[in-house]
Amino acid sequence: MTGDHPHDFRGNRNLEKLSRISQTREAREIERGLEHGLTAAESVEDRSISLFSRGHQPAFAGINTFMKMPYCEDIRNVGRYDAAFVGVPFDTGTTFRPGARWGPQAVRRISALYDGYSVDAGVDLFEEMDICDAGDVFVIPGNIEKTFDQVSKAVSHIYTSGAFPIICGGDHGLGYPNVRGVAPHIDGNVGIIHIDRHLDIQEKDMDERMHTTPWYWTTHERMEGTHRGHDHMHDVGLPNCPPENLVQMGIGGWYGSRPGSIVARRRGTSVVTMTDVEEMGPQKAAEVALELAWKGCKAVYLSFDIDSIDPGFAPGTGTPEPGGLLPREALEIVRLIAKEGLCAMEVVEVSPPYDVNDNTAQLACRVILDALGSMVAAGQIGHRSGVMQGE
Ligand SMILES: [Mn+2]
Repeated sequence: MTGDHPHDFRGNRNLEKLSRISQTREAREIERGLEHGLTAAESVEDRSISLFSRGHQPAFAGINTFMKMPYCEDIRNVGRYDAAFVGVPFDTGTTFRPGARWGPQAVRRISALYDGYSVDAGVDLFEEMDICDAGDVFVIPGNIEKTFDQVSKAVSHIYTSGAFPIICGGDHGLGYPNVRGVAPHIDGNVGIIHIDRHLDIQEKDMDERMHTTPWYWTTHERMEGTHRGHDHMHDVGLPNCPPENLVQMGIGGWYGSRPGSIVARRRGTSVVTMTDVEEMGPQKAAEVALELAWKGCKAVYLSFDIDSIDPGFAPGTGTPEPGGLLPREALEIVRLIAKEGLCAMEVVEVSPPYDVNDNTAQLACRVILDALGSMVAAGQIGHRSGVMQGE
């Protein structure tokens, strides 16, 4: 809303709102920095600056955890945090350009730019929630199946400990083990909102469960039996992930997956193409996705493939497809979806060797921050105070 008076602007209203958030974390960080990093040289007038950089500043200095949040080295303590960033540096499932194993490190690197304070969102992530970096899952580079088992067990540990899993890939094959780490702990059905240019729902690709297959294995088919003869593939779909609650949004281009299309049609997933999104607009698209994903479900999982954003903005990815979402559209859709609450989220397919200026990694980071900010503002996560809530 805009008007004659400056206080009609969202920005001015949020400045007011942000001023009411305590800055105790920042004060504590300075104190800690001085304790661990020693006091600065005499000529430095600002005595909050330490000798060795131990906090957020300078943004380009120091050891890069996600947003320079605490590294939860002893993963048994992950439940002390509201959310945990976890990297899965695995790209053995890529079928075209590899490199997504470097995704988590690139997202961490660019995340150093952010202090979690947003005037537009009216949120101070640093003060209003506890985030940690859980480090990376120990993937087995040459083995998709063993890696899937490692990933499900790791994600399950984070989720059952009470922290919101923010899973950073890695290729999209991870969609399946990621959901498998969460869904069995949810007492009811799980809807999935899958934002991507590709369907990723064929049974196998080149005889393995590659990044073109996660939703085949995640969702199930009532008509099919429980045994499909894949001896080493011991799962046949998660029982509480119905295909009717899988919304595949942003689909398009000319890498269309013939076998995946047959599965999507047979199972009845919702396939919302890029043209659909364009015609509806981001707001309506998010509304439709939420309605379908939440129908009869207890929780919703967000799977964001960075290739859903146009490669002009996000070139660093394995299977780029022109004509995708604009960053502003993608972030708006993510915020609207996250607002209703998520059980976990993943951002996949960031492939830094093909990136320019860390643009793609930065967009992946923004998808995470915008989702978290939206959840904090809606009281879905973190500890927004009573004064702030419901405004
Ligand atoms: Mn894709």
